Amino acid sequence: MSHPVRLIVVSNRLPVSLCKEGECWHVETGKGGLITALAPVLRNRGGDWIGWTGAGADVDLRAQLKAYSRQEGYSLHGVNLTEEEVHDFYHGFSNEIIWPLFHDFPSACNFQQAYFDAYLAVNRKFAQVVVGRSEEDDYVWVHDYHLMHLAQKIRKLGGERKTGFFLHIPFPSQDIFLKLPWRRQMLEALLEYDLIGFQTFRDRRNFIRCMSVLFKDWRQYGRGPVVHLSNGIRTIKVGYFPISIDFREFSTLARTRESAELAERVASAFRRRTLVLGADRLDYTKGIPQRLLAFRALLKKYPQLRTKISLVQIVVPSRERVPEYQAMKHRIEGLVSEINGEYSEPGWVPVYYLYRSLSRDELIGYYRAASIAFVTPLRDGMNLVAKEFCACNVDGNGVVILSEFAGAAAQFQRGALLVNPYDVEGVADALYAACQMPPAERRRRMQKLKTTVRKYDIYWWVDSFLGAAFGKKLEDFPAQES
Ligand code: GDG
Repeated sequence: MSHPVRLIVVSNRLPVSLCKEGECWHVETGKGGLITALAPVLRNRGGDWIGWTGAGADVDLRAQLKAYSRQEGYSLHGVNLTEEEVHDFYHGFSNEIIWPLFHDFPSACNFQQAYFDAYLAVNRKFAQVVVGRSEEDDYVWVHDYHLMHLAQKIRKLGGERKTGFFLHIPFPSQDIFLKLPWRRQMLEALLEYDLIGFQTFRDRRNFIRCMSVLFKDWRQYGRGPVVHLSNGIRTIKVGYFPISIDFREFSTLARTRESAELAERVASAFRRRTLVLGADRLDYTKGIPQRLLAFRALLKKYPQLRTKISLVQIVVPSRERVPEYQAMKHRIEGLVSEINGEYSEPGWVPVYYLYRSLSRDELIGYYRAASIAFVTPLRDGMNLVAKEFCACNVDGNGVVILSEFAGAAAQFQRGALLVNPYDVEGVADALYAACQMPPAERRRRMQKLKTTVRKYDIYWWVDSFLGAAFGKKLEDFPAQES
């Protein structure tokens, strides 16, 4: 599908990570859901990406970004943030207010006016860069919760641009959203976008309900994945577009000889026991402690599984300086050692805990070697790990245990075993059911999951969002709640 206009992607962080050797900074391809999702797309179609480099305001990375842009096939433009902005806008408003609130943790929020003021100021700063680097015909595609005010700021600067916004995290129900002290301003700002995209039908429904509580004159028109909202003066589109992965790339990589060897090494190291895999960024939304409790409950309730099953839990370090995240790490490590202390036997350790980021090849080796994906976030916008596991399940008989509070659950209803991650005994039972599942049923379920992920892949996601942005009517896609 070809789109005649230039695409300007804007996200809080550029899709790179920085490392310093002596006095020299190096730019490398970054990690994380958004980057995993968009990098292959921009690489294929070309375009511009604007975002914060993650470095201090005094670090000039223009030369490195230019070289990296040449290598990657699209241009990267850095936005500089001061230390105070990073503190109040990023750690403060984005990560201490929006992140917990939108993931249903209102009591974890630290509502502070200074944080909101910084959020507005930084959104304005981004808007200046966007207006400076783009033209009226360009389409500006803004990503995620750090930049919900960007379209409004672009307009205030006099920039007429077509804008779309995609929220990668959930949108909370009205009971939670209405706790936000700046709730009206937030919705007003979102209404400045021409298209707002959510991960799921449920997120969009939550948004529209909040709108109807706070703004009585706005109404919904139409049905299907993309509907219109209008107050008679202004009309915008609101849709749901479940994000995905590059299925073919993961599936091809999983089939290489290297991956087969890696998976074989992992499987034989675990003496071909049933391998259950969890892989998450360190975050309280991912439900890692609850998952460990469920694994402990499994070993307690079904002793026949002891020595036959191991959990490999990969935790990718994230937001390590934040005290709550350090506490989460200690809680996880405490639970891992408790379980291992309680149940280990000669030649068998129940939980293998890796606190580091693996290379993608290594991760794929683990995906391929594992029989069960254990994906139990307390709340998650989508969850790409569940989809990557399916793409890498070469044997076709893997089982996915998935939280009903992950966005992916809407698409995985018929293939995965859906669980309530707070129900420790229920999750343990699901794990037991996965272990006992007849091979034919495992294959049937995995086949369904693969078909979904293959069909609704990252390219479908981009085409759907841009198709909606440019007025193409979308087919209704299945497996969403109604
Ligand atoms: C946000 C939303 C939404 C994991 N371990 C390693 C590693 N990973 C990669 C996975 C996957 C990515 O990290 C994690 O993606 P998720 O979707 O699970 O989660 P978030 O980072 O929280 O992403 C989420 C997503 O945005 C997209 O919209 O689905 O709900 O929270 O791609 O492969 N990568 C490497 N080593 C690891 O050890 N290299």
